[in-house]
Amino acid sequence: MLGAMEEAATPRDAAFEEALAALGAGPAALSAGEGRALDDAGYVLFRSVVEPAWLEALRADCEGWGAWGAGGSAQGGNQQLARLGEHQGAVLRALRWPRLLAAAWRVLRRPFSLGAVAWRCPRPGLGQQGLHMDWSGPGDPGAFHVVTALWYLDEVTPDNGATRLVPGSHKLRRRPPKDLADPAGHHPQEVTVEAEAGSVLVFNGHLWHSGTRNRSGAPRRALQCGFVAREHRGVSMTVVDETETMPPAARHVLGLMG
Ligand SMILES: O=C(O)CCC(=O)C(=O)O
Repeated sequence: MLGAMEEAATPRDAAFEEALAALGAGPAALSAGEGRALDDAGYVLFRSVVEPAWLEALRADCEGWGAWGAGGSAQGGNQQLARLGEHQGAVLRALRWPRLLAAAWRVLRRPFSLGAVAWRCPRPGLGQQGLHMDWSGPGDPGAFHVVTALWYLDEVTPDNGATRLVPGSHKLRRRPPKDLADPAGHHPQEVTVEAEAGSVLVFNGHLWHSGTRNRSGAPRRALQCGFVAREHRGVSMTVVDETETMPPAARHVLGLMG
C-alpha cells in the first residue's frame, strides 16, 4: 500500500443524497470492508453479482459493439458508446446499480454525473496498456474526480486481458512515471484481477491501472463506465436517450436532467 494524503473538505448536497437513498445506494449499500477497500486499496471487486438473465442481456447488448460508438479503436478492443437508449436496457440497469452508485459516492464524496460508457473487449494479442489514471483534467488537487467500473461479461483470467491495478496508488494523486506508463513497464506491487463472469470491479479513477494483453485469445468482454464529479459534467459523456423507464432519482444521480 502506498502513502496517504489529506482529503478535501466536501459540501453536502441533500437532494443528491436523498436520490441515492431512494435508489438503495445509501451508505448501507456497501459493507464496512468494501468501503475500506475503496478508501485504502482504491478498488473493490463485487464477485458474481450479475444474475444469469441480466448477464445474458448484457452480452446481447455487447454483440454489436464494434459497429456503433463514438470513439476508441474497435480494432484494439475499445469502443466508446455515443448514445444509449431503450434497446440497451441491461446497460442502463448497470449504470444505476445501487452498490456501484454507493461506491462512486464513497470515492467522490460529492454529486457526480455519468461520464463515458464503453465496451472493452481486447482482441487476441492486443489490449496491453501502460499504467495510467483515468483523470488528467482540472480540479481541486486534494479531491478525487472520477470513478471507473468494469462489468466483466466473461471470466477474467491472467491471460485473457485482465485488468491490473497498483493498490493504494490513488493516494499519490499523480500519474505514473514514464517507465510505468510504458506498456512494457511493471510496478512491483501491481496485482492482476481474476474474476468470475458477472463480477464488477469499481475503482478510484486516480488508481494506477491498465488493461493487459489478451494472450490466450479467450473473450474478455466488459462494459466500462465512468462517473465524474458534477463540476466536470459533460466531459466525454455518453448521451442517454432513455428517460421513460429511468426513475427520476436515477436520472438525478446520473446527471441526466436539467
Ligand atoms: O480493460 C481493462 O481492463 C482496463 C481498461 C482501461 O484501463 C482503459 O481503457 O483505460
